[in-house]
Amino acid sequence: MTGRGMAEGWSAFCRYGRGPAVLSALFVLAAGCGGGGGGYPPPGHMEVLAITPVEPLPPPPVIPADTFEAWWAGAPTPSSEAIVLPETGSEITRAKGNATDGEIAFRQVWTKKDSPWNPERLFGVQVDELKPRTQYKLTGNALTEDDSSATIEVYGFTGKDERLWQMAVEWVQVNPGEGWQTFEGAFSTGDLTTIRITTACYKEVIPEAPSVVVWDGWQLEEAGPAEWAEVAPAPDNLIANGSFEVWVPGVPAPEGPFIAPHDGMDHSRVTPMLLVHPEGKASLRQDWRESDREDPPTTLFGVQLMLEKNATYEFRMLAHMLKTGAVAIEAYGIDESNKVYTLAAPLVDVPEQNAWTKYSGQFNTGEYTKVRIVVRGPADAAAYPNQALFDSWQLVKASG
Ligand SMILES: [Ca+2]
Ligand SMILES: [Ca+2]
Repeated sequence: MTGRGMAEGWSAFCRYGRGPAVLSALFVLAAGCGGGGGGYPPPGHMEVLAITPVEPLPPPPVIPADTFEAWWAGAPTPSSEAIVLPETGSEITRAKGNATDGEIAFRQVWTKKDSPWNPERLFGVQVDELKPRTQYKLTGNALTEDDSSATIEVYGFTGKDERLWQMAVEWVQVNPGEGWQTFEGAFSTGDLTTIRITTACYKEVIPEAPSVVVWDGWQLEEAGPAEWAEVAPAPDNLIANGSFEVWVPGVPAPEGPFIAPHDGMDHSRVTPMLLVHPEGKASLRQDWRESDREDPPTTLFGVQLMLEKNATYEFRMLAHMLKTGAVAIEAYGIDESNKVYTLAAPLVDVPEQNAWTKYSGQFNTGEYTKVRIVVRGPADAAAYPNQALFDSWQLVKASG
């Protein structure tokens, strides 16, 4: 935390340290004689004359480096350990004289667009020690030059590999506009307590016409208990939350019947993807580090459901492969002793490097009621690492 940050923290304590809303009441304890004469209550009685509500005080700001004032001329960043410099795409510089809070703002110049696949390489402000399962509000000021624009996102750490991994629940777009504009977004921490607020430019940029945004006055405030998305279930769909809208940050799989890839294998991971989503506000992103081609079906990412015996079901989904190498969806039946039997493999073949496409395939449950539908990565060993996006998983009974 910067010297200024500490000073602000201290004054914040002084300003906000009085606790929650209070009602100040003016009581009169009547004393002496007079038997209630002269408008006063009788002796020994107390009467409320006036109640003045006091507005609840806002919680103190928790973001470090919020106004970027502690940025000395010649230094590469504001004087804070919380700043993470961009590795590609953009550079940040100190901007003096045109700020909304104090004198110093920071100017970010993109000569190349950023990749949404590497949030670790974006400019960021890291914030530690947030409360889990709590809603936070992020506000700030942005000044766009020409038709520049930027995207603000919030990522979290799960702790594993020190990678930015789980995305929080909202992102904010700053569009070209006149003068300083304010931005605002909210997110829930889920099970995470360390987050990074990042800035990115995802639209095409040419070096001769860079995208420029000046930032100042960032503020992160606690805004109450966590709020989650509510999504109406698709009719007849047996996969709850099949659109991947509800996903507590820090939890390895979306809400519903989903099972994360087995940790012991560590061949792939799944995370929510908020920037690219054909249905609702989120899709599911799967990243393969290594091939899972030989892995047992029960260690792969997928859903597990209880279905009817000897019935035919149709699985439907939207998928988008981002690299070379095709993935397969497979269906398995699981018996009472947890032995796994192939119902359909592949159930669906997803070709490599496609756009968002609808796929479907049917399988019969035979003698099984416990069914697992899983995703298996590309067969070609040279296709790793790899990435795919999924949305709108549906399972409906076709016949039987
Ligand atoms: Ca400032
Ligand atoms: Ca969705």
